Amino acid sequence: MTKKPIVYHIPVCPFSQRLEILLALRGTPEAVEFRVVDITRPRDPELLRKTRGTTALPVLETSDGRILKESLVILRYLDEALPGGPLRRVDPFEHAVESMLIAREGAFTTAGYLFVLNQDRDQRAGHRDKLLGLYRDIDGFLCEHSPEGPFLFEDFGLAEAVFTPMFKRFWFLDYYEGFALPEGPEYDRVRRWRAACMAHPATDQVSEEEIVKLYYDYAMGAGNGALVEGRKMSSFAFEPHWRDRPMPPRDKYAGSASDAVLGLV
Ligand SMILES: N[C@@H](CCC(=O)N[C@@H](CS)C(=O)NCC(=O)O)C(=O)O
Repeated sequence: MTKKPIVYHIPVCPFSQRLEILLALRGTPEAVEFRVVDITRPRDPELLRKTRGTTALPVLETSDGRILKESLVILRYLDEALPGGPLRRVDPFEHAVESMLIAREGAFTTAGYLFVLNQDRDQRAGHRDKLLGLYRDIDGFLCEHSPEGPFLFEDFGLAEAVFTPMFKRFWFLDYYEGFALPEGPEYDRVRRWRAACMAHPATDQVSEEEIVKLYYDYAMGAGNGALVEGRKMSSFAFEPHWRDRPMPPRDKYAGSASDAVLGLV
């Protein structure tokens, strides 16, 4: 048997969830070996050598030792390389349409992450407006290309695999920012798309409770496993398990909770 490709990843990372969703849809969760990297510890020098010093994950190592980076690149590669029908649209025009939607993911992801990381109350409205503008843009896109829906095409596809992990991460905005899509026709189509994406059984790798607990440090302005001032433990620590920790305080602007309050010690 040939060696499997290896994906180095950080558990709960939305970018690697894209790959997990693809494997779940294909019914081949074993086709790739996932190797967990602990974001709260210094990176293994051997892995750093393979990635030529970059630390962002996921990274895929092919069975013959070649390296691929960037979740969208890895997603498209696995979609073509693994046995079974592709997730991408086969028709060139339809594939172009899904690619136009996927091209919006970077701005969308950035807006949501900058919003949760923001520590200045006065900037909240600006972050909210920015994100809502992007939701309206996606709404318009879906109304043009798939007015009935709920998905862009008949089934959950490549664009859904790209966006769903972000919809689920943005639970941190609901919890720490009280964010909700406003009522109204400008958001109705994207609301239906988001709900259908999040309800799909191939996307249940993470839960709302898990996201809210693990991303507490992002709400305190510290991303990627960085330590919040005055704390000794990252909210991304593997131990104690997130299930054994209490829900963090919601008011992110009221100051940082201690390791003890977060159930980390
Ligand atoms: N554009 C990259 C982003 C990957 C990324 O930011 N991954 C985060 C984890 S969610 C990470 O590796 N952070 C640690 C680091 O950059 O050192 C992709 O799509 O793969």
